[in-house]
Amino acid sequence: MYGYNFFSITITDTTPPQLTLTGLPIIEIDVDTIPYEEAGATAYDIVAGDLSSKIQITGTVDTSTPGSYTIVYSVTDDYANTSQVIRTVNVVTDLDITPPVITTPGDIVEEATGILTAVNLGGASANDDFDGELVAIPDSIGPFPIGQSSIVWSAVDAAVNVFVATQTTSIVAITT
Ligand SMILES: [Ca+2]
Repeated sequence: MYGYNFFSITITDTTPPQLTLTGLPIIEIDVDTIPYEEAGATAYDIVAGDLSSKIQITGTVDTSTPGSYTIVYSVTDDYANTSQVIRTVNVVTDLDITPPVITTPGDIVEEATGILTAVNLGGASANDDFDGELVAIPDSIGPFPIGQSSIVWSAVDAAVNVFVATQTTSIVAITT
């Protein structure tokens, strides 16, 4: 007698999918400036695998109206286990999105005093629309070799908007 035995295995999945936001859970958008772009989320289930395409996203953001908006992400596996996460989008009117403005000292031309020449770069001023006067920092203070060197000044405001400006020094060999 030949025959086959069939075994039936029943899987009962009681673990909800792991739902992970792509991007930050709280976003600030300056009113009427930046469109809200849905960064989405990913979902992984230990039985069903990747369920990212099954994620339901509800909620809208009106970027022309200040306020706090909630986007809800939810996903359900084949065994009715549901996961949900939310993203908060704050549309604000007082977001600092403008980097400071740096005024660098003028470009410098000096005669060489040796292989390297010390140069007084002067000071750069940085002014920010939100934070007022800020410090501008040069990436190099010399001394400089003969030829042209670029000094990059940078300043950053409290909202981490960075501005850089370049000053040039030219060290010229003394002609005798
Ligand atoms: Ca600023």
